[in-house]
Amino acid sequence: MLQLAEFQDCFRTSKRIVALVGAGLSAASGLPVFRGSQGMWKNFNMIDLATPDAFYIDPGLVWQFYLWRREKALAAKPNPGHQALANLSKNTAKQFVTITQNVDGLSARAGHDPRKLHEIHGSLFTLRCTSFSCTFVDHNNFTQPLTPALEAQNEYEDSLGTASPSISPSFSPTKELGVADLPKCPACLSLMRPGVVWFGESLPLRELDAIDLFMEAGRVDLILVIGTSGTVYPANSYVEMVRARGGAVAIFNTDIEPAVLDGAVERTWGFQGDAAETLPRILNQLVEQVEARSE
Ligand code: BJW
Ligand code: ZN
Repeated sequence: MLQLAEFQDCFRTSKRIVALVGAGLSAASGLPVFRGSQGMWKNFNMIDLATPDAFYIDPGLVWQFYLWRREKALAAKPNPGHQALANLSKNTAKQFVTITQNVDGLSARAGHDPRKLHEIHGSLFTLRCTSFSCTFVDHNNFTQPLTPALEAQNEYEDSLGTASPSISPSFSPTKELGVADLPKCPACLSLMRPGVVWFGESLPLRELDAIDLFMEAGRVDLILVIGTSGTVYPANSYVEMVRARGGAVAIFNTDIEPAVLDGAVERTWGFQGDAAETLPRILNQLVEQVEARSE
């Protein structure tokens, strides 16, 4: 209770707030997280597929993985956690931005103010040309399937009933698809790739610049760290940046270090549980209160 009361005080007095979001926020919408036993597709580790090397070696395999992710994201609905952040983004009493590592588009679909939403790892619904000399980018492409060959994969998935978690993913062999079966650039006919950021790749400069502007415009009083393992740079660096300048940290995660839960980490609070439940329970009323006060 003490943690909650301290957090509420901090939230009420905070002028500038950042939310750093990871896969755990979309877990209650039915989307898998990356790390741990849930982060599997067929018998592949999701992290191993989300790399430039995997795409270079077998673009057909990686495209099938992303087709599956697109389908899951399209079928999913934003949950009350996404909605709580969307509400906060519309609150005029706070300066606020969300930095999301998620590529599922659920924050945008929850109605988050797009000017305050930074998708730093790209989007499942963006396609980019792989040619170095071509700049073609296709935004908001929700077409499913993207090619006839990828459609055949869908039918196969459906007949296996992938909705059922009881079917072992390793029983479902992946089709071998060649470059000819995969999406092509309409401008230069080169292979297209998912518009997401893989390890070793740079993040979208426009988003990084906008975040830097927010970070430099004044002290960030509070960072909400929601459903992320905090293992990936540069996303994880924002937490230390805020803390180093005297800002407070509130963690919303199913798995939180005991020292944080015990209140032993300075100006750091932990709210353990599903972020789709804890975030709205803790934030919604506070956001309404600060809104009412500023009117
Ligand atoms: C719940 C919950 C519920 C569950 N409620 N909580 C050495 C060599 C090469 C590179 C590096 C290196 N050392 C450092 C680097 C840089 C590298 C990096 O950070 N590597 C580390 C892993 C070591 N970073 C990069 O390469 C980045 N680029 C870059 O830095 O460029 C400059 C540079 C280049 C070269 C060298 C050095 C610098 C790019 C990073 C791109 C990350 N891409 C991915 C895939 C995106 C596309 C896709 O979605 O397929 O992004 S990887 C994956 O991890 C994805 C995620 O956005 C990201 C973060 O994962 P997230 O969201 O935290 O998920 P999980 O699964 O880890 O955690 C879930 C959490 O939720 C857990 O804590 C659960 O407890 C919790 N949870 N259910 C609340 N219901
Ligand atoms: Zn092209």
